[in-house]
Amino acid sequence: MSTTDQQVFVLTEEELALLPSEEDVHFYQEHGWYLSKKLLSDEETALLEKASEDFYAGHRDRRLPVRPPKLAYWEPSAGGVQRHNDYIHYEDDRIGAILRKPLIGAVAALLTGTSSIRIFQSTLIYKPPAPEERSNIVPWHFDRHYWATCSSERMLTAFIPFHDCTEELGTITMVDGSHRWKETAENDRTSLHFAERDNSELDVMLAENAEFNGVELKKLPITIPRGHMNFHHCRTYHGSGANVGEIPRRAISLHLQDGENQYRPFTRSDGSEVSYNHDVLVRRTADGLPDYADPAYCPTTWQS
Ligand SMILES: O=C(O)CCC(=O)C(=O)O
Ligand SMILES: [Fe+2]
Repeated sequence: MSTTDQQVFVLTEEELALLPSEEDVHFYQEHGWYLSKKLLSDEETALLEKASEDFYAGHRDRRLPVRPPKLAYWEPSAGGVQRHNDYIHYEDDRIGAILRKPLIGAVAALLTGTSSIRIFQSTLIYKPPAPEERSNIVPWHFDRHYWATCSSERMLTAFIPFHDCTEELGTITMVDGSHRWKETAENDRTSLHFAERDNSELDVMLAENAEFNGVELKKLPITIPRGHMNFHHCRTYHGSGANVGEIPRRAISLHLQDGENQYRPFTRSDGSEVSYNHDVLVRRTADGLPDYADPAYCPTTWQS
């Protein structure tokens, strides 16, 4: 047990039994992903679904004071595309309380071998059941590419569906072991422009990358039972396919940082500065830099 800002980080006996084993941690280190035990009760996943519907209907507990430049923020006027809403842990208290559960942070800490975990970002995601909807396809990428201004190489993401999540619904797909790949071009030519590339180009790049590393390309759609979550390393390639099922695929992508992570300046090869959405929101450090430990946006959820 330990405390920060009067917060107590304790796990119950039942929760302790849900932590990854040494073997699980080894699996994560080897494969770059880990499917957890049942970390959320059926009541909690039901609450996530209810609170998300209320959110889509307009409920907010608070709003961001300014709109960051690259905010993903679905509004009803956008219609039947895939929905993404960043900073859901900030804007919705019921959802935020579940995402801040110490158990999730404790699992992340063990996987990544660190003593403390903070939320970095969270995105509420809704994939409508529309087989032809092109926005439902999540192109191959790894999350580190979006976090160039982070110093840490150990950040990770928990993908948290609210229901059994199957290949039919377009579940998250892992490129097994790809966190250990060397990049074909270790600069922003490949890394910073995923969003501007089309999927077939990314498929070719992924295959070339596997060949460059002398490994077989293994794409694993992860079937995630309700209440479980899939963790992936910030350098593990992933994406996801169409929702050909009958129901929407509802989930949250919870991005986590180890306690050591901090802002670092990052300049692209064309001389332009990279920024992250936090940089216009969070408080400053003593050095005048964005503070990725600002408890308002990046709360600590585990400390051992
Ligand atoms: O929605 C998906 O299938 C992928 C989400 C994602 O990219 C992530 O969790 O980092
Ligand atoms: Fe991602």
